[in-house]
Amino acid sequence: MTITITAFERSPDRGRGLARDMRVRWALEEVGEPYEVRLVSFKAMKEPAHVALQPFGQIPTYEEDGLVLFESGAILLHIAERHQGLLPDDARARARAITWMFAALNTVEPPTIDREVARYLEGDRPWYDERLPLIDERIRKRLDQLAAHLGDAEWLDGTFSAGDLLMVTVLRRLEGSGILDDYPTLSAYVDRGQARPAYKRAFAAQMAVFNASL
Ligand SMILES: N[C@@H](CCC(=O)N[C@@H](CS)C(=O)NCC(=O)O)C(=O)O
Repeated sequence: MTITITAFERSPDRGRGLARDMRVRWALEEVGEPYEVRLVSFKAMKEPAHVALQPFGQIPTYEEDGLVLFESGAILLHIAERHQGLLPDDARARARAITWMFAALNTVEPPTIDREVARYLEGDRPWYDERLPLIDERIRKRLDQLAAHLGDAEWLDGTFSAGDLLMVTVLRRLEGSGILDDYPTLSAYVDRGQARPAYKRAFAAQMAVFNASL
């Protein structure tokens, strides 16, 4: 079985591993599944060949024996359901881990993405200085709630799962904002994710792509 994913030919984050191919790479590393990467330029992402795989002209995509998937969350669920290591065996614990996958993508990720999008699309608009604190307030509310749930636990619900993998990648997008510094338990949680050997392999792989593009 050959797995092929797509990633930026030259990631705008300059190899910081914030693009969403990173979560797919990490998941594949966690389950020990080899994969190939097809790099796409911003131009190619909007052309018919790529849009046939990803209707919104984005990365990542996932191809496996004629199956084509897009949406990083759906790709992760596909990988996690077919391999050991990213979802617990117990049915209820599994359902809870999947719930955390959705929580990462539907509840925590949206305000963090709003912050980035506001900066690059509205950063020079007169309302931006007033808008940013409002977005940050929404982010902090979610982080307060997430930190309250996590407490001193290592992971969100028992053992490490795809829910943690997604949550760590989502929280990482706050790097540089200074917000995470106010949440030591969440910062430590992100550090634990980044300390995993599979994370390190995935990070190095995407960094190598960026370095090769220079
Ligand atoms: N919800 C999608 C979002 C995909 C997405 O936003 N991808 C970004 C890279 S992280 C992208 O391709 N941006 C370029 C663009 O939208 O033109 C997912 O989780 O896969």
